[in-house]
Formats: sequence, C-alpha cells, structure tokens
Amino acid sequence: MHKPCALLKSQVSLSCCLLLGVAAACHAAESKSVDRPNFLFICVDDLRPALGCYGDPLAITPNIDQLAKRSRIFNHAYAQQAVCGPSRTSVLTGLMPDETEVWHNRNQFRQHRPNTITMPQMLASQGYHTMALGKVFSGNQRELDPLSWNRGEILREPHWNTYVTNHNQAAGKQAAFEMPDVSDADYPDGKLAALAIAKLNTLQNSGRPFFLAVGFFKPHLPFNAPKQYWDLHRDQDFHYSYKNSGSPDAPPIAYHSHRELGGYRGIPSDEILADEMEATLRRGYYACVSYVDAQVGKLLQALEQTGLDKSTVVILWGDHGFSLGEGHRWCKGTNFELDTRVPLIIHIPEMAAPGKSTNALVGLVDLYPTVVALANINPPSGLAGLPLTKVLRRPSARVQQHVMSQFSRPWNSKSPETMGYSVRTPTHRYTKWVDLKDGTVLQEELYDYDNPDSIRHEHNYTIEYRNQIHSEEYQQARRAMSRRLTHELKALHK
Ligand SMILES: [Ca+2]
Repeated sequence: MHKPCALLKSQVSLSCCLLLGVAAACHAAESKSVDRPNFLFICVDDLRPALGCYGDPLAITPNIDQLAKRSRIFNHAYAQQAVCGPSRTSVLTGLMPDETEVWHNRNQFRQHRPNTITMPQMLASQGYHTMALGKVFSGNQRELDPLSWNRGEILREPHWNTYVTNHNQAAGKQAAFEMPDVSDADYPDGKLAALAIAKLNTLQNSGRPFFLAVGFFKPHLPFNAPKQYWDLHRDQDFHYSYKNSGSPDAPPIAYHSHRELGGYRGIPSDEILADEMEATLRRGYYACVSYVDAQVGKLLQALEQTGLDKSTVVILWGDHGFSLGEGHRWCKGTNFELDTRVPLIIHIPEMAAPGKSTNALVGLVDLYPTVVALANINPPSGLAGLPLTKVLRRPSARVQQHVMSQFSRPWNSKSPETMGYSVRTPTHRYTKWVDLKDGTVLQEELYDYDNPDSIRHEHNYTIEYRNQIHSEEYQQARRAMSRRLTHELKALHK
C-alpha cells in the first residue's frame, strides 16, 4: 500500500490515501530541492503587533525585529475570528469559521467536515514531514488533529507548568501575572524552544522537507515571564489611562461579555481596574512578548547554525489581536481593529525587497494557499483565501479589496444565535450583527479610518470611537459596504 501511494501525486491519489486512513504514511519519495522549501511556522498566542518592527514604542523585541529585516511585514493582516480556536482552525483548514463551524474553542472542525485536508496534512501527503509543537490547533489536548501531523503533535510535555511560584499552584486560573527570578526554561515557552531546536536537528537529517509548527503560549494570560523580561520594561512607561478618553459609541453587542481577565485571582470580575493594576498588566504583556521574542531568537539562531535558513520559509503570526484597556476593554473577542489585526511576518530565502512592509489587506486564511504555493503543491479546491506570493515578490502588490472577520454572540460552544460579520477595506470597517434564526439585521457599525472623528490612535493602535452608521454623509458608504458584505456572505454560504 505504501509504495503505490508514494508514487501517486494527484488529488485522486490523495483522496484514495485519505479514505484508507493512511495519509500520514503517504509520502512522495522525493528529495528536497529549492522547489520544496522547509517551513518554520511560528504561532504566538494572543500577540497583537506589539513588536518593534511594527513601530510599537513600548515593545522590546530585537529578535523578531531582526527576522522582519529579512522578511515581508504585513501591516494589514487580520484574523478571521478574534479568539484562539476559530482563528487557528481557519488558518490550518484554509476555511472561514462559517465553513468549519468552529466559532468557539470547543467546536471541532472534523465533526462538521470530517474529510477536510488541512494545510499540514496536504504537505504530508506530498512528502513533507509535518510536526506540531506547543499550541498550534488548540491549547486543549482533546482538540488536537492527529491526521495533520506525521511526526506527532506535542502540545505540552510533563512539567510544562503555566505557573512556577508556590502561591499559584492550585488548579485553574490563579494570579493574572507572576515575575519570579527564574530561567527561560522554567516556563513552557523556554522548554518549547529547546524541544523545537532538538527536533530541527532531527528533521534536518531526515532528507525530506519539513513543516514544523511551533506554537508559543505567551503573551496569552496569565502574564507569567521570568523577572529579567519584566526588568527590560520600566513600570512608569505603562502608567497611562484611557478612562478619560470617552467611551466608544459602538452598540453593546459589539462588545464581548466573556470576562477572560476577570476570572483571575485579584482581578475584579467587571474588569474595571485600578490604574496601578492596569500598568502592571500592560507591563506584564510586554514582558511576555519580550520573553517569547527571546525564544524565537533561539529558534532562528538554530536555523542559521544548521544552515537550514537557506532552505526554510519562516512564517510568524499572532492568532488574533488584543486590547490592554484601549477602547475601555480587555482581551479579545470583538470585530474591532485591536482584536482582529495581527502581526504577520513572512521570510523566504533570497526574497525580493526584504524588510519592506506591505499595506496589502490580507487574512490569516490566506496562509494555507500561500504555503502550498511556496511548496509548489496544487491547493485543494474550495480554499477561502488567496496566495500572497505576489506580495512576497512585490510589497506594493494587492491581493484583495477587503478582508472579513466575524464573531458570535453569545459566545459559547452551541450553534450561535447572532453573528457579527465585519468587512475591512483599506479605509473603512462595516459590521453587521445578524439574528441567525431569521436574518434580521440587529445592528450595524461603520467606521472610517481616515476620519479622526471616527477613530483614535493610541500608542500606535487604532481604536474605533464613533460609529458613523447614522451619519448622513456616510449613507452612500454604508450602502456600498453592505452590498460588499452581502456579496461576500452569498459566496460563503452558497
Ligand atoms: Ca489566542
């Protein structure tokens, strides 16, 4: 069985192999060449563009900044749903949340679409070694996808504990942050970097191209990082407040009611925090980003030392954005710019215009078609995204005119009752909240990113403040954006 599968490369043969459940063993027996690069696919949990290379003045991220100098930096990359599981599933399946029916972390795409061929599964079928370390699909052991990986998927190893201090050892959520004087390897991301480096050496000797996904756990809450990374950041830099900046006038449904931060010990459940606590949490987030940056640096250094950098595409992405009190809220779970916009950095060996950023609008759902294009593999039919290869060749290239994100209310693992569909163009965001029972439009939002009355900039981030949906001068834009979204949804739901 193995030999015929290994020699067949068509979609038909792929279906044959998948049906027989031996996809992981179905490799084209070819040696690696420049046409078949390796992939180091680095996912960073809850990372907004809090990076020096994105112009964040509070970020201390020398290693990712160095990577960016040899890469394409995507200024306008967006998650398809601003929460872990749905976003990651969209990336790895190449489908929108309405297609995977993964709108919540506890939903699993194979229940709805058992025959989905994921990005790594596709690569595995064409001779790649595919391996996942850390949080790639999900942070939950029950929600992994063995079909995607032919070298196993290691979410955590024993003793990869979220907390290291004695007073945080009970089960579940404890303090929202800790800053012990420990080494990198005392926390999971340090252990993960060491494991990934060891696996790189194994993969190098395998004689086959590889797709290694490494999913770092921070800066997701709790903001736990070794003291040395907290010490990089001065407490006074984070003492600023948005409390007097006026409330955004978006409709209530635009906001999440899930109190992720409020569930930690010592944090008020309504997430209305004292200034001191706000500053500490912000500093903790940036400390965690610096900690992850150091681990990414180790991984990239190993890539260079092994010489694999000459044949490896590096893709670094955040699974969604994050709010640190901007817009009067914390965490993620909305269709706003802060939550949907993510860092995306793609490095290709010997790429054109390295270090140049692009303003092309892209979705994380575009990563699947991009990866298979770079691997010279035909994509499966029906992918929602488009390959970004022309933007990798030319930063001024454009791929699409808008990107769609969505979020359900209430947010739980049942079928959603209400969905907020949001379309981002280069200048506007239009969001429509729909009752899914009968299609009734419950609320609309329209923001103009070129109008200072509509948005605010705070520390390099854009916050929607004034919903223009009822403004007379915006009715033409409203109709145009509504048509655009309707067209998009028709195509999605056909
Ligand atoms: Ca996340």
